[in-house]
Amino acid sequence: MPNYYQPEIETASREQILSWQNERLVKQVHHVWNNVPYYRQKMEEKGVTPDDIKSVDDLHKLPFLTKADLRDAYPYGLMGKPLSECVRIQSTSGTTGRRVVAFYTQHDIDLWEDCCARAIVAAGGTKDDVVQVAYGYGLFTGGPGLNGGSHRVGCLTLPMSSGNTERQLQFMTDLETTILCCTPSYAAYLAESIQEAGLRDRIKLKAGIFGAEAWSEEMRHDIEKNLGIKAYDIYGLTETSGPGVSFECCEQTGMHINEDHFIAEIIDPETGEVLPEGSKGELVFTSITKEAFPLLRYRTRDICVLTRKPCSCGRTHVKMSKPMGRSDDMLIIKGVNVFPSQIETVLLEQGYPANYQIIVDRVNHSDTLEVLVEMAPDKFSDSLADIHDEEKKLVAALKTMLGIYAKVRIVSPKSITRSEGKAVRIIDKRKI
Ligand code: DLL
Repeated sequence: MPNYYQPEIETASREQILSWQNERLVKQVHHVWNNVPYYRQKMEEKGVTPDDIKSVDDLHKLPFLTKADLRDAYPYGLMGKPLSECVRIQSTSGTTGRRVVAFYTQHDIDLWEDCCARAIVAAGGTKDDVVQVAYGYGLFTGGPGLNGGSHRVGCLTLPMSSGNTERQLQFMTDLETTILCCTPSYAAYLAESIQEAGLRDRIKLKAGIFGAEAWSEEMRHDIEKNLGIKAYDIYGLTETSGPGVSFECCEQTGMHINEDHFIAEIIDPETGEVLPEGSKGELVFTSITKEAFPLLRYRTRDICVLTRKPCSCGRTHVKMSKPMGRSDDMLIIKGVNVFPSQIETVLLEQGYPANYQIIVDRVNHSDTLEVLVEMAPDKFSDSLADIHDEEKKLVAALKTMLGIYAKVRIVSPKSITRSEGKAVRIIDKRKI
């Protein structure tokens, strides 16, 4: 039987959801027009006023917001409430430019924690569970978001933060953790460490809630097998509060978007045109309940597909596919679009672990692609000829997937640095 945290919302009819969205969108557009001069100016430039927005059908009339707008308006330019009413900020790591700083009123935090609680309950969580939160705490939204959600469900919450793997395993075994929350790459690392420490029989995990970075179905299967759990995906971004914008249910075929708080659209990333359901394109979110940082039509750069096919869990909210990569993560190599997730899929399908690195360079005016992957323990061989054969197989499989040649180097186990947060897998030397 599926569990729900807020059944009357999570299984509401399409008509009911649309009626909430229409009412909240109209209210939100007025709120932004009256309180966010930066966005009001964008609306004026497009010749739109709040009177033009009467329902979700009018959403397309509103201008987009992009990461560039967030940088322009940094730090206070997109706030919808005075500082005196805000109680928290969270922020991105800022590795690709200026930091994004998001603001929250207490009301915003309450709704965000509800979204994370829905994700925990959908993964089977109840107040009898012990939830180990091994996402980073602090400015990153992963730790605080899942921590708040876990409290709401009434679980015993272990605010571990990421890293200190030995201590993670000690608490996991001593306190009999049942639900683990962290990035999928850290989950894979923890699984490896559990195996090495011979603790597999002492862990009581039943589920994991993993997100914040792209991970393939193959990686899910590996983590599920190695930890003996069900691994659920969770999605979100700092700009929309953090994790919990969407989450997987027992069906594990996409993530339900919390449509009472966010309106999702898929657009063509080149033209900005709204695409019909089922099309692959860039995900755009409009927050309809956030007060302090009320972003309208925010372009996430994440590429995915939305579906309204009925779900066996009973939830009625639209589902998004796993992001197939970010439009700004996409590598263009020799003119060909390459998503790191395609490379990961090939490596795992061929029986290799998700410990890999992608190195892109430019030699004599031509792009080069090199993939480093760690030797899989069951393929271990001292014979160089065997290793070359394995590399050749990977080159052929990558060629079939990507359409271009990638040099492959199988390296020794443990030689690629493990990640405790979001993994850094791409080294694009063309940008250095
Ligand atoms: O990563 C929030 C989060 C924390 C989500 C914990 C899930 C769990 P940011 O650091 O702002 O926020 O990064 C947001 O990460 O636009 C996606 O590109 C990527 N991302 C987040 N979740 C997933 C996921 C957090 N489940 C950016 N699958 C987003 C693939 C994801 N990519």
